[in-house]
Amino acid sequence: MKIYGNPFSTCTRKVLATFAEKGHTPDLVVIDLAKGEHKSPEHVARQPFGQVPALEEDGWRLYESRAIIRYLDTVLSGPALIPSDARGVARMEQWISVESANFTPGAMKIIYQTVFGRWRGQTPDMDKVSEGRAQLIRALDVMDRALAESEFIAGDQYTLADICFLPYLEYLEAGDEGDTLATRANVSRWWTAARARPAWQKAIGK
Ligand SMILES: N[C@@H](CCC(=O)N[C@@H](CS)C(=O)NCC(=O)O)C(=O)O
Repeated sequence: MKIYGNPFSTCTRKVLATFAEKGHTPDLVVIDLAKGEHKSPEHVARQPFGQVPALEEDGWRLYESRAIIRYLDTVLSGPALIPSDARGVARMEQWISVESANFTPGAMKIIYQTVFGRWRGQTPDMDKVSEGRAQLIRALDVMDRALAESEFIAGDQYTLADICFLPYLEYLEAGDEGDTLATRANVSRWWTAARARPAWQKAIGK
């Protein structure tokens, strides 16, 4: 099984963290986004939107990071990252949807300005940062209330839902948004524990 991705990409990091939690090392083929390798015909054949990550196994291809991590949890040995009961699965799916629909759009508005833009030597557009923060805070407040009731985002088990949030939290922290996280006590407790997990540290190359 090969993963075509980039170690700095948020969506690739979800996949790398899943491999690490399961105790496996991925066969990562690095796609250089700066060189536009993700738009090459070879890569577009794997991922028709010209994005990373993409999985290839015995000629079978799969794209979309959240679909890939569900597949990995099913086929790889190691600790289960999907609950075994119907309500647990539904709760995990609820939070993965919140991550993609409510949390990530605001988070990425901030990250594009304060992290990726800075890497390119650009000055952050603070209006866009404020717009992103307003969206992000709505999601974080909902998460904070849920995390007052449980250790992990979807309950008492560490699941794919937790993993889905981590790449964005990592870049928010790096992009000076640490206070937005730290002032939400339950989010802060959860994020502090999650980022210290050896699997996450491995996923980010530490
Ligand atoms: N929904 C896709 C999103 C993939 C995505 O946005 N990947 C980014 C890197 S994290 C990318 O390839 N960006 C380059 C581009 O869109 O041209 C997934 O979850 O896999």
